[in-house]
Amino acid sequence: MAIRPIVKYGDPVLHTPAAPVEQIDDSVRALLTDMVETMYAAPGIGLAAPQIGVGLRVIVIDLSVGEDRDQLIQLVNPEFILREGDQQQDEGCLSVPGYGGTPVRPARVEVKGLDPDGVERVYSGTDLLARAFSHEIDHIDGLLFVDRLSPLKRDLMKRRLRKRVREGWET
Ligand code: GNR
Ligand code: NI
Repeated sequence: MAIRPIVKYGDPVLHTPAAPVEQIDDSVRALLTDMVETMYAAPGIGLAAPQIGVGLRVIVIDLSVGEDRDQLIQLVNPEFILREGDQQQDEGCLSVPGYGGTPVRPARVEVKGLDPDGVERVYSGTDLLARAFSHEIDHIDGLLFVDRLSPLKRDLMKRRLRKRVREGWET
């Protein structure tokens, strides 16, 4: 169990599609455990493996941030089976600290994937849960909320972020 450092915008691992997990073994379960711990410590409502520098298709979500263990979702190789409608709400990302935006997200999603025992699970979500699934699955596809903004806002934010990367994220 370890809290791992969160990788920031500009690191190639965040901008590259992650690889599927071939087999769910103890190393994948250890990765999930570290991701949950890192998400709670941040604190955040979701985390994807590339955010701790691991290029694998693994996500965790907990809208209660550890208050209610029943809300913890841990998924390996998650895939949308449904995306319906649109919503636009304020959103941030632990890998883009200090910035926010209102990306277009699906209003309702159904997602399937494998749980830590390798058993297939299906989740459906609306509102914040739909946004969280969409945000985390974007991470494993190498995309950030910035990529879902209107072209004008996206280009402005990317210019600011490139400058931030040049100067270094350290405060
Ligand atoms: O903590 C987080 N909050 C959040 C709010 C709205 C939509 C998505 C998110 S995910 C974010 C944590 C994070 O960066 N996960 O990748
Ligand atoms: Ni994020």
